[in-house]
Amino acid sequence: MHVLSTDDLEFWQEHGYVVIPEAAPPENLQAVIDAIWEFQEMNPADPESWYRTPDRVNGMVELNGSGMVEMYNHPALWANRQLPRIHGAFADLWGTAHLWVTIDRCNLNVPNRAEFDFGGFIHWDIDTSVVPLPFDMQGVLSLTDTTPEQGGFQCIPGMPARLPEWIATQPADRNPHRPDMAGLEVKTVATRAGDLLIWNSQLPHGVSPNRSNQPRLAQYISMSPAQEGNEVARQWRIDSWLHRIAPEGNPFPGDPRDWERTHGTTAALTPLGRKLLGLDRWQEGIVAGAEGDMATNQQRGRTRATPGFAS
Ligand SMILES: O=C(O)CCC(=O)C(=O)O
Repeated sequence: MHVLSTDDLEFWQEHGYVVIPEAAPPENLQAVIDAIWEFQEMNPADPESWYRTPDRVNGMVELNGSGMVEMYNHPALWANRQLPRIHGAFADLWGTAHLWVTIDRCNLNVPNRAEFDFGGFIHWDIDTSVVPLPFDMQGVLSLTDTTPEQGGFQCIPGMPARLPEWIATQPADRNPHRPDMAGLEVKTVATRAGDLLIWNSQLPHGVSPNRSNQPRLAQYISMSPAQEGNEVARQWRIDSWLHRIAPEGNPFPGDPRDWERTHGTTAALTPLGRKLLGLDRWQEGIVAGAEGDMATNQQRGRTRATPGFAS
């Protein structure tokens, strides 16, 4: 299924991101919204319940205060991961339909107030000191309409197209995960409920501060070429789905209650979903080990060790 138009592809090349409208139907969005509030043990109608201190500190420090929700395998999340329109959009960008979907979390970025002042951040998940620059895609599905003040996605549009030239202007000891913002212009992207925003990982991006009176709710979804020869990763992914286990690593503090594993249900998968997980193969005859080990992504400059886990 082709989803992106020629204009979309041109926009992607120029700006480093693209927005796909109506990527998921309203009932799917509502199911994730309900799951988030239940998981967080918060009442959407009672803002006083929204400001509980998170149980754990995030190893990726800039994510602290940004409202990451440590829920990864709820059936409502899987329902969106296996939508043909979302798969089609990533297939158009990657140039192959043989993809794995990330097993990623949600975001509930609540409005700033006197005793809670999240400043937002701009970062790269990839290591931009690696040559050639690592290439990957990340994505976020808006669960509600999100105004520019509401704490949604922000970025420096157009950076991927000029990143090597920009890096050449920077000191050798620059932070390869955080750009020096001098002279760079940040854009906060307004989205509608159901919009899927996909970005090139070379785009400096992040969560903006929520200066509205409405929470920002979103689900992270990305896809990347299936590593069907990587048996360790495939089994890890299957176990994660089946037993509802959160990914491990620096940016994923996990849930000390272990709520999904102990109380959740394993999501039903469609034939497409089985392939996007790795349960069924896109291609027969893949040799196990042919695509390297778990370190592959790190060698390519990604901060996250488990292929296809999170965007
Ligand atoms: O929530 C967003 O819009 C951006 C999230 C982000 O910075 C990330 O996933 O690396």
